[in-house]
Amino acid sequence: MSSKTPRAQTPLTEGLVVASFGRSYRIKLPDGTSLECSTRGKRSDIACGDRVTIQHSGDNSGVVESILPRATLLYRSDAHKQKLIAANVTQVVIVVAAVPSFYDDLVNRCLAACEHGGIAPLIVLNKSDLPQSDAAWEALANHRALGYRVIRLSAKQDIAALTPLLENQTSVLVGQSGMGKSTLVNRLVPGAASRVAETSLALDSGKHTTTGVVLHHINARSDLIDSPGLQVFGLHHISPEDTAHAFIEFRPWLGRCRFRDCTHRMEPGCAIDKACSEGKIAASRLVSYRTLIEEALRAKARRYD
Ligand SMILES: Nc1nc2c(ncn2[C@@H]2O[C@H](COP(=O)(O)OP(=O)(O)OP(=O)(O)O)[C@@H](O)[C@H]2O)c(=O)[nH]1
Ligand SMILES: [Mg+2]
Ligand SMILES: [Zn+2]
Repeated sequence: MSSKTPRAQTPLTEGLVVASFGRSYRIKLPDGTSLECSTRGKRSDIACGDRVTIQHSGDNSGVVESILPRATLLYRSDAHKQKLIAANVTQVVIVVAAVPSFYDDLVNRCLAACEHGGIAPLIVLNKSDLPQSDAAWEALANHRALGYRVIRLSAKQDIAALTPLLENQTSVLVGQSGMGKSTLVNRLVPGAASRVAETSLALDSGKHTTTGVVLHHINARSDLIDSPGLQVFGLHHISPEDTAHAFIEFRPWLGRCRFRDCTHRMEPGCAIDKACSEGKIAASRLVSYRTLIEEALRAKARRYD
């Protein structure tokens, strides 16, 4: 940049957060250039995908002043704080693979976060070139039966099944470490150069390869956000009632339990429990739901200790 930044207050500029690493952000300006930005104080409520206003503070740097209203926000939370993943996404792509093996419970949590946040989920079983892939596909049978979109591909061989589903969307890739999110980004966005773990040693140690959240433009209409591998996905911010609603197959039975405030854990006359024992709700889904509720209630109890 050629012009010198004046010492007096410069006007606020609007920009798009295209990368977030801890509390530092890369923000793309309307003219296509980027600024490295920080926040005031300990503010950490800014997510990749946010539209923000910034104050220039010098060549190539600035400070985030405000966040423009969000259409959506994907985040997780534990007992202590919220962890933002991405803002303004229209689609969450949950990436799983046969190796390393994926946790069904984590998929259920991601789906619940999508339902609660009003964001469309898409499940991608990556590494279809591996022999263990058939069993992983079977493990996703219940998610298919629930009506969720599930596709199968190999980031290393053929991603044609995914390409049209990203068109006109802002998608965020989420999932455990080693599922191949960054490999997908590198295939879909030429020049993205997202770091990929190349040794199985790194995977077994559970080390995360991607450390920040980064937004890439696939084309003028479609963006793709890569995020670091998830080990946990707490949903402490969702009330027990809303959590039950976020498990879509529970909905026909909600309001039919003996007790109006039934939390569907162990209360007598629970319609959800009955539906599960009759095979209408998969036991694995009820277990995920109950684990979420227990976690949230335990955290709440600790807060009031
Ligand atoms: N066989 C096979 N391996 C793949 C495929 N896609 C990715 N991998 C490998 O899986 C490993 C992990 O890939 P990454 O793209 O780094 O995984 P990630 O999900 O981004 O991991 P984090 O950044 O840690 O969350 C690498 O060794 C890739 O080469 C695939 O389709 N088939
Ligand atoms: Mg990665
Ligand atoms: Zn109940």
